[in-house]
Amino acid sequence: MHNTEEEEEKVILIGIDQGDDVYDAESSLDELYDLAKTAGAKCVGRMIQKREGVHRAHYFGKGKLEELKEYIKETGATGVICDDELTANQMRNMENILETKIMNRTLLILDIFAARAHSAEGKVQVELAQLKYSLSHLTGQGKSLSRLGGGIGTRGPGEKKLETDRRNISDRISELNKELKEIEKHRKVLREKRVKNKIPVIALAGYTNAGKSTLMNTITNAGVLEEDKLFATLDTTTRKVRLPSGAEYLFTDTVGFIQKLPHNLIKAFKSTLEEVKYADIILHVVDSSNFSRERHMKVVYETLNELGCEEKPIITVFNKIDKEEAVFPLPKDQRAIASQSISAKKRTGIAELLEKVENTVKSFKKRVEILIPYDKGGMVDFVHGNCEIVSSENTEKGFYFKIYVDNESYNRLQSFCLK
Ligand SMILES: Nc1nc2c(ncn2[C@@H]2O[C@H](COP(=O)(O)OP(=O)(O)OP(=O)(O)O)[C@@H](O)[C@H]2O)c(=O)[nH]1
Ligand SMILES: [Mg+2]
Repeated sequence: MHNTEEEEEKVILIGIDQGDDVYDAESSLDELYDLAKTAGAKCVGRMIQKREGVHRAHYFGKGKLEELKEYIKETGATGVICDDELTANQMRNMENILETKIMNRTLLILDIFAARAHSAEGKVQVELAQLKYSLSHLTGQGKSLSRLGGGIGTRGPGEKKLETDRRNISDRISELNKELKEIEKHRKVLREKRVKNKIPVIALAGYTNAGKSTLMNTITNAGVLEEDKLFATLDTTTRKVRLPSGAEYLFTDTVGFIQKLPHNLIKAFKSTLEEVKYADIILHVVDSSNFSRERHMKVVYETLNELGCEEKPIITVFNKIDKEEAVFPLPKDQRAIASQSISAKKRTGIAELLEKVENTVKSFKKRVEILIPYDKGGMVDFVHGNCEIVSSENTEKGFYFKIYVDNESYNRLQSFCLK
């Protein structure tokens, strides 16, 4: 999409309702609608089939597919967007039967990502994900995507072309992987510097459109892109903030999560998404006014687990409580160590939230008293560089400190601790 030749893509959204309660086909299609709109397409219709599972050959059953074909004619749709991942085979079969372009959720997300990636890292990640995607669908690319055309008579040279395509793509993939390694190295250096500086890192994570960037702006006045669009933020942004207590923190705004984010895509965006893994605290931002908020929370936790954040302290931030649609009571969140309801837009609950952040950071530390003998004076520098000092005094026996220490520093200072 984002096509200049075509004026506007008119699409029909399709999905399958398997009748289980965990997943709601209608609201998933609502989300697909937002994705399509964000990608610049106009939705002219939607169709859901109730069936036990996806039809192996062509997603919808035969009868429903015929109905869809009629619907396409009626509405003048130029394409169909499917809510699920399609195999190469399903895609080709559907294209042949419906004689129109078939897209799906993953392609849409990739398309939006492509339009929104600004940093070198973001761009490399998007291209990688796109190439991997087309590699896995190469055999099945029908009319719309393949430059070969299909069917009888094209098989010989077509197969050969396919092979060259595949090789070219693989070459480019390894090139991009190399680039990404370099970028990751750089990111790692930055991260290590942060660890050395001991500034606590707070990551804002959550479902797309939950209000992460708005909260980031409210906290930092950083001017991060905030839009009523899915995936407005694709590149992570980090800002240093001095909180009212005087302590400095780094706040990181991250890319939003979404349901049915294909595993491949999570892998491709791992270095961006992984920022949360190196945070000291995750602020899980939830759009309280969204009807599907609990499902969104579940998706976020699943994605966080996939990224290896099972042990991270999480503060759940119930955002947008100013909106009429926000329903109370808010859901219980057993996984979080604390929660706070706020309106990032109206700036309510922010002071309370920041206090919870600071208390959490403090709780990572022990309060101890130490005495460093004068002949171990070198350790005093260590204390100044690594600990939060409450008070200090030069006594007869040495340097006396009351301090807050994290575990690592505690290990080094343990022998100087007073009972
Ligand atoms: N009424 C209301 N709207 C809000 C609030 N917080 C955010 N919004 C709106 O919600 C929309 C999404 O906000 P963003 O901050 O871009 O959301 P995000 O989580 O960063 O989204 P992505 O970067 O797309 O994942 C914007 O239109 C915001 O103005 C709030 O507290 N109240
Ligand atoms: Mg954002």
